[in-house]
Amino acid sequence: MSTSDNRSKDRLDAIIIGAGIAGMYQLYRLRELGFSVRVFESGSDVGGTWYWNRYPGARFDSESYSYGYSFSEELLQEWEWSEHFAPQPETLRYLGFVADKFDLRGDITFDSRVATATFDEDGNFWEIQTEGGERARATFLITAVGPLSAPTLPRFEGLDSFVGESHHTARWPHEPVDFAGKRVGVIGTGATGVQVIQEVAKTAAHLTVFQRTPNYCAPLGNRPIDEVTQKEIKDSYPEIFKKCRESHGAFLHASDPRSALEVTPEEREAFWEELYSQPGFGIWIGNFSDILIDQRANDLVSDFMRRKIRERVDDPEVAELLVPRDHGFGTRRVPMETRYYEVYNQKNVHLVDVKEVPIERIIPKGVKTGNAEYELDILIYATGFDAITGSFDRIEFRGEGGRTLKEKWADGPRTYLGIQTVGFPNLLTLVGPHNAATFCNIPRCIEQNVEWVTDLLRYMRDKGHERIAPLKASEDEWTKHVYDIAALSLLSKTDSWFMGVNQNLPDKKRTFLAYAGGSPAYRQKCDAVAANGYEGFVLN
Ligand code: N01
Repeated sequence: MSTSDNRSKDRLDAIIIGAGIAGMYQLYRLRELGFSVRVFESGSDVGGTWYWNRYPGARFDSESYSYGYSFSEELLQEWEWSEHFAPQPETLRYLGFVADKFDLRGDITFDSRVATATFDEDGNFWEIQTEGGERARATFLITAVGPLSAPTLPRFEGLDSFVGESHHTARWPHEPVDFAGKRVGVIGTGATGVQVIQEVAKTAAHLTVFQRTPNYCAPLGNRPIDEVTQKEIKDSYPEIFKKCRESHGAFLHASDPRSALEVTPEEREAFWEELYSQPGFGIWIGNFSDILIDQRANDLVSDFMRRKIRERVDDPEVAELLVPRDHGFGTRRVPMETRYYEVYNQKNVHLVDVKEVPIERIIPKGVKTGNAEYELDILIYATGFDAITGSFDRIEFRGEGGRTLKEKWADGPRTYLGIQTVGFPNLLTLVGPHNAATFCNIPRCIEQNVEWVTDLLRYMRDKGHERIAPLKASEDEWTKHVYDIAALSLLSKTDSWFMGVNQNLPDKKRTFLAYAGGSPAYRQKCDAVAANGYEGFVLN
């Protein structure tokens, strides 16, 4: 069924860019509405981030059963997660299973990267062109491009001169990489680096870790799911998802309403020991309510985490290198680990501080810092992403008056609800900048985004509307709200990808890219906007 009777045959109702978790679900929902839809995906299969990030050690940091789609009871009962924090191959299998179950692949064009997307003001449609030259038109263009899908490499000289094997973690080969007997180097110690380091250290002859900024890592506490627990999980999905819906980041961990400063030092210590021993993000997200807003509370918890690092690393000099000093606990994404710190007690692992003596260049045989050369067989770049806006910048979006989105967002994104931006009618950005889904147990917020967009498109069809754009005043107000909320949080005082800071991208502006107000508040706002006839938008 089409949204318009006089639609030409070559015009779809919607084009979706990306067949990851968001794109797949959006396709499912729009098909249900009877819309004609096509998804363009650069990978050769579904899965998005789980398709690309197949590096050893990649796994969930969210409890598996809080991460899967919640929309189909049948799917929930059919699928069985094997571990509390599932590894990447299992997650990719899960997404393939979903694609098969709902027969999604037929509406997806794979190996097709969208290069340009241009809005036709007279015709009121978007036309996309892929790198392979394919074109398609649709009334609505929905991006599901992922917040962390544009990998970045360091700007070292000699990157191509290395004669060994080198891989960015987000472009990992499909064939297994064997580390046995090899000298391996890893650059980067964010959430990805930590996962890959603890895995490579198991088999490499020698591992050199090049660390610029140490992070506060916390134990993941992963374990297999036994049969009894499997049944309990399947019986309690409604409660699991309710808990997620009510928590700030849509995780199973809700923050403790108390202040870290109102309890005795003994109570504080006991609480933190308890959180540190529990699986998952509790220590970050289930902590006292003020650790990310009050510097004094944050100093205390940062001290606790520093002590933990010192306790776990045998060599005090190495321990000091691993202790973060330039930021507080939780103000950057907390990497989750399994015996990560103990890796540095192994004889085959060497930590190099490249803040003190930076990497100068890549040489044919390895890495050259200011005072040494490191010979390597395999070099792994766990060097992160052009976060959130990078996935948009790779596509040339041209809106009204031929203006590009990249130009519009050059000083930081401006959006209404993180879903639309003035000058780009009918462009809907799932998990876009300034959208709560960027700071969230992502599938939970993806479902909220997708369902909201689906309701919007149903409403527009029912009312005979074919064009939606936000009011400038709504965009100004939301953008200000995003920055005002961020200013209350210590996250905005620290350099990280949340703030758009990536030293490999010196031109990227430092602005808060996510939404720190929490997913319940965001959902409430979105629901109120919809209930008031999509106030703040112009529909015609
Ligand atoms: O990327 P990052 P990531 N010289 O940007 C270093 C999600 N994720 O891929 O901090 C030397 O955090 C850089 O150093 P510095 C999660 O949301 C999820 O690790 O800039 N070092 C840093 O150490 C996460 O936050 C999961 O000083 C250089 C590292 O590279 C997000 O992805 C698992 C360098 C980059 O860290 C991104 O994590 C993994 C240079 N030139 C990731 N350039 C799961 O939940 C960069 N670095 C499953």
